[in-house]
Amino acid sequence: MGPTGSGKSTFINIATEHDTGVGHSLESYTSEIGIFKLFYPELSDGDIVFVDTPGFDDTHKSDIDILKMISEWLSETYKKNILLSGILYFHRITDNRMAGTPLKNLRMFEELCGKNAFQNVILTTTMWDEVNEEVGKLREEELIHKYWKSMMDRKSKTMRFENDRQSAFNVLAPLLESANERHAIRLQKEMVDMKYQLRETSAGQAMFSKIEDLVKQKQDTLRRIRDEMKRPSDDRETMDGLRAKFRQLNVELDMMGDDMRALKLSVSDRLLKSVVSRLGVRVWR
Ligand SMILES: Nc1nc2c(ncn2[C@@H]2O[C@H](COP(=O)(O)OP(=O)(O)OP(=O)(O)O)[C@@H](O)[C@H]2O)c(=O)[nH]1
Ligand SMILES: [Mg+2]
Repeated sequence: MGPTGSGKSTFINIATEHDTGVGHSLESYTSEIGIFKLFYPELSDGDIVFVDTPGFDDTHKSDIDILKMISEWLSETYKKNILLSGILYFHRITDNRMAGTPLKNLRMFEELCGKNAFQNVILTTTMWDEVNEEVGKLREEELIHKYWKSMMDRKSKTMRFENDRQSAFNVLAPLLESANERHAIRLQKEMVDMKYQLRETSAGQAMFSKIEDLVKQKQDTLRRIRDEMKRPSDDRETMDGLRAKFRQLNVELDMMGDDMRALKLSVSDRLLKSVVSRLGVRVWR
């Protein structure tokens, strides 16, 4: 999992030598969950099964649609008693900021896994050939000691993917060593065992607060553009540009409004469900 363009499909492509669909344009590429098998006789099962996911921050789909797709897959497989040996979370070491969306997506990912599954997460950095080694190393340290700290304190590992097959297997090594230690992740327990709707899950709630923040930011920008447009100007190009930006922001806000409505849930419903599930009683309402 990870943001769009972080190299998820590239990793699987190099590890399995299957054509996974790597996107080279500026648009998000993977649009569905993809399963790729690699025969690996050293494992008792004989296969490593890779699951490629569409990335967050997609050009065409909202993060909630992506989360919905991933959560449906996770629930269906969990119902069939299929558990994951591990999750690779991808991060471009070329990113020079951990702000806004990448940070919120990381927090959402943490909620999706739950603390008990952190030990099965490999925080995988990519694009090392695109960055000065020293700069990359400093960023890696900052990630380890700050942004990834809570995950690493609970035994997540970090590995560099250096764009070749050997390196892909180095990244996978900790998971292959304990391939049979599979854990359900929080989202699976919440959706299947506790029968939560996606919007009631910890990941769904984290997504909701992220969208809420984004809406506030966009409303702010919209207000500023509106003020700018009120000022008389002879520059037609600037005015046209502002109008176009205004329309675009309105469309984006509408879409986010839909996402928020899809996720909205009162806290009392969530509390009730968790009490019901803990006490093992059923309540009809
Ligand atoms: N230089 C360099 N390019 C890379 C590396 N990993 C991936 N890329 C390139 O980055 C681009 C995006 O890679 P993908 O593997 O499609 O990324 P993705 O995470 O699957 O993206 P989505 O499918 O949109 O979620 C492609 O052009 C890759 O060739 C890397 O380690 N180094
Ligand atoms: Mg992809």
